[in-house]
Amino acid sequence: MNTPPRVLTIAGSDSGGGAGLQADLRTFFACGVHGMTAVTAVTVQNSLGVSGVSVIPPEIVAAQIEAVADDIGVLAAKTGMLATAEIIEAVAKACDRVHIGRDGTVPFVVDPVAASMHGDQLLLDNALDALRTELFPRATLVTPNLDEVRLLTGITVRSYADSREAAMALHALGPQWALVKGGHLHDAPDCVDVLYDGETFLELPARRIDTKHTHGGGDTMASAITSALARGASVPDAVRFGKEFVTNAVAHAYPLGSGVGPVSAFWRLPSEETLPTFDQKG
Ligand code: PXL
Repeated sequence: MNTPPRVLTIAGSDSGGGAGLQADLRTFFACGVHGMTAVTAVTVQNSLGVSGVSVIPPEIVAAQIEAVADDIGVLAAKTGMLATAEIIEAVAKACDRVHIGRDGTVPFVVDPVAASMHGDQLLLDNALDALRTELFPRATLVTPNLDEVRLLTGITVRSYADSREAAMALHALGPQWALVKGGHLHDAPDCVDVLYDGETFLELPARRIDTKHTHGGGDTMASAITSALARGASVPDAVRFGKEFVTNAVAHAYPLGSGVGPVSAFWRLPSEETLPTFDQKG
């Protein structure tokens, strides 16, 4: 068998398996790419929220990036939970060394994860600045949700006109492309994302799906986009693919535990009826 495209996620672990690097790996698999991980933090988490975090030393995060890039090679990379300013600085330096990011040859998707959907903080306050100054200028694409847009730019998006203004403010921080996701505009009848490259606005509409189980949705979309970039897609085509992927994943979201369940990459796999069943023995 041929080696599939290889992609890297720089992200935190969700013990509940819904979001974080677990969602990334599941999406990579469903998109036909080989997923690799540089783990930044281990969260103690279930469907009710995060109850503990252990942060990985920055030099170990950097070493994971360099180890896989030097040997296996990386065709596209993404970030998720980065936890601290020190990790962000180490990631920026490691990415420069292995040519991940804007001036290198490897597309780099920066998903500026700041908090979980339960409001649990996944990035220290002083790390927002590091995200803006260290990672945004290196990014091929940034993919904030509206809460992250507010934290990063101070703009509260209430309409699609605001989304365009936010996309311009994000683009001014240095990424090649900025995607402002509309999913958190809960009163809107549909989910329109706005993609901007400094010249042209692209509006990407999708249907809004009525479910509370949206854990890991942002991670899943950024991972699907990263997979498409690794396969050679342009940024607009990769974002269209990611949007279609996450819309289906939300449509197939499932309950888990007593809280919020995850979006599901299973929709891309053969249906359950085609899986083997086993008789119980003993
Ligand atoms: O969905 C954002 C996210 C990313 N990474 C980790 C998370 C979450 C949300 O809970 O736990 C580890």
